[in-house]
Amino acid sequence: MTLSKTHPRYQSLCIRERLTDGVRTGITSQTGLIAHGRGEAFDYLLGERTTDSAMRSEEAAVAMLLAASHPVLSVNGNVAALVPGEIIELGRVLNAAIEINLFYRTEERVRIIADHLRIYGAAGMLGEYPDAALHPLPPEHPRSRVCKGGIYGADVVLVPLEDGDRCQALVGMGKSVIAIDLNPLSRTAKAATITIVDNVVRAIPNMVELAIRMKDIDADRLDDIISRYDNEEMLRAAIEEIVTRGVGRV
Ligand code: PTJ
Repeated sequence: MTLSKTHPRYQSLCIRERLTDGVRTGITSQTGLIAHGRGEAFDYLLGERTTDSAMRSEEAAVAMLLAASHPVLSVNGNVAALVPGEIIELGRVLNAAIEINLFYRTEERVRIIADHLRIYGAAGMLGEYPDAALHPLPPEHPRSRVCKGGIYGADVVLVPLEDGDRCQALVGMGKSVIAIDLNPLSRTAKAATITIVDNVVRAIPNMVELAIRMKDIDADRLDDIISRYDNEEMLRAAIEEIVTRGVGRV
């Protein structure tokens, strides 16, 4: 279908089309569409823009990833369909590893996603051959499978669109977890160390720009940005945005 650029929901429809293409090619799970629908509803309520509080979370997240000794960016089927080039660019600027980590893991989906990311320039990506488990989760469950040299050994993990159990498992293992989740009320949003209440299609490009600007900042200044960050305050600010935003939009 050809989408008209004049359609008021043009951007939103383009995003949907990228995800339905992702389902067709085996990158995104069918449940990924449902997860997106939930995110889209919150995005609508937030005004489909990066709020000031989201930008503050993005800045703190970049500071935390730059200050990390072993940062890892986790990629699932929605992220691979929506921001493949941008997540790889973020990994490059931050010098962070990229690991494919799926909720609905099948070996075939992992391979399709890995091939897709390689087309966008990914090299040395992890996740195809997991050799460790997130021990707070049942070890036999596919979503607990991670790489020793990646998420398992990471001190800071970026998890865009993560489920609550795995987010809590990562926090329980002593990691700092940065979530990107449009739902400020989700278990993930509450459990994460830093929650970015923004759409991944805006958050990741914003973080690339911030990382380029901040990468030469000294360690004390990064620590200062991180220590002043208060996740509960940012979640409250997001809820406030939803509640108080004007009703005058079309
Ligand atoms: O590709 P897989 O197999 O790893 O599966 C990925 C999904 C997303 C299906 C899986 O992790 C899942 O079921 O996630 P949940 O538990 O539904 O959580 C997804 C969260 O992401 C929800 O709180 C949504 O509001 C939020 N969300 C959805 N789309 C976006 C989003 N947040 C930011 N940007 C989006 N585009």
